[in-house]
Formats: sequence, C-alpha cells, structure tokens
Amino acid sequence: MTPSTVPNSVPLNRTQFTKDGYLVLPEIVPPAMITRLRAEADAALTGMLDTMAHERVTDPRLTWWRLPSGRLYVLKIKSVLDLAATAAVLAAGPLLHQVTTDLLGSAAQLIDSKFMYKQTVDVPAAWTDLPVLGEEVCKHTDAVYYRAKGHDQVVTVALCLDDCTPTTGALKVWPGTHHRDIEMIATQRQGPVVPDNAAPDSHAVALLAPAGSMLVWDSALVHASGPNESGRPRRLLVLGYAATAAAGAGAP
Ligand SMILES: O=C(O)CCC(=O)C(=O)O
Repeated sequence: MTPSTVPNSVPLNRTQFTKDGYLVLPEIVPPAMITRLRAEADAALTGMLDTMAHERVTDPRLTWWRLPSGRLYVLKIKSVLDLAATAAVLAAGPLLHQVTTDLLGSAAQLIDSKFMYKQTVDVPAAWTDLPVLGEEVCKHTDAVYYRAKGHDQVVTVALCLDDCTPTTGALKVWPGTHHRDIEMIATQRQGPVVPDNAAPDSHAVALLAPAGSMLVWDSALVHASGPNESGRPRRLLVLGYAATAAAGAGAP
C-alpha cells in the first residue's frame, strides 16, 4: 500500500544487498512528496537554463549535450540540495539515515546529490558548442570516483520521481560485480566505462519500479541506463552516502 508519510525506517534484505550489490524498495515515498520533488527538480532546471541563456555561460553543475537529432538533452544537475528544500529534508532525514547506515555498517554521511533528468529541452542554445552524444549512460561504476575523494565505501540511493520502465531508460545493474575488480576504459566524452566483456548485456537486470520507489546500490556495482523513449522526463533524486571512519581511525 502506498504510504501517506515517509516512514522512519524500512526492513532491508542485507543478505541480498551483500550478494547482489543492490536492492529495490518499492513505493516508499508518498505521492504528495514525489509531486513536490518533481516540482523542485523542474524548477531547478528551468531556473538554471534561464540564467544560462541570459549569461551565455553553462552552469558547471549541469550536464547536457546534443542528441544526433540536434535536440538538447539534459542528463543531470549535481549538486542540488541548495536548490531543492524537500530533497534536502529527505536526504538528511531518518529513513535515509537508517537505510544507508544499516547497509554501510557504520554511520552514513551524505556526500553527493543530483537530479537525473534524461529529458530533451527546447531552449535557445546557439551560444554554446555542445558535443553530440547518444542518450545511453554507458556501463560504469562510481567507486573509483569516490575513492579518489577519500570514500572507500559508498551506498547510492536513487528515489524514482517517475516510473522507471523499459521504455523510460530504467537503471540496469550487473549483480555481484561489486565483488570484482572491474576494468574501466577511459573515453573522451563519457568518463571511464566498463567494457562489455566485464559486464555482458545478457547479465544485466533492469530495475523497474514505480515512482516513489528507492533503488539502492553499492557504488562499486556496474550500472548503466538506456535511452528514455517516453518523450517525458525520467527523473531520479540520486544521493550518495559514505561510511564514516571508525572512531580513532586515521589517528597518528
Ligand atoms: O540516471 C541514470 O540513468 C544513471 C544514473 C547513474 O549512472 C549514476 O547516478 O551513477
């Protein structure tokens, strides 16, 4: 049953998370809050695009490009909690603290926030020279990125603001890959990607979930997403939580 308020805690299958590297928590966040979060995500994007059109400078928080069709495509805004009050409250609240602390095994610290959009936009942008890329988010892990920032263990939580279906570019994961050393190949435009032989397409699991659900994964898990063919945004609020060092760790 869909909740009317955000619960303070949810049961977690830690054995499955340890084995597979991910969990899907269906319909945890009530529709009224999802409506507010969608409005915040849209306002953040519209405000940023308006300012950019006026100043003719791309905001470094925005990742966008042109599709081969010539249309402008927005992947994400990172960081977002100063732009989205409801998201900030949820990110710092008891539910996310319980989920991430239980899965990390030590007190969790919020280190990352972004809105993923996977949507086209129609704004004047002749002032900027954008690369032309496809919609796909290539196979990757985020562990190397977080390790470089000093975080060895990170759990990512993605709250679905829209239904994640096969045609909206649902997240795909490769179960168990967080246990392996995964080869990453540098690319010019899309960061380091995981080659197909390390994560074959036939091993992928699509995380299909209605709006209000949470997808939780170990940042070392290989993941990706395909094109959003729905003609509508496929918005996620994505939050990264790192394990805090055990008391006394790192002391001289
Ligand atoms: O939003 C997506 O489809 C991909 C998200 C992702 O790869 C990430 O947050 O690392």
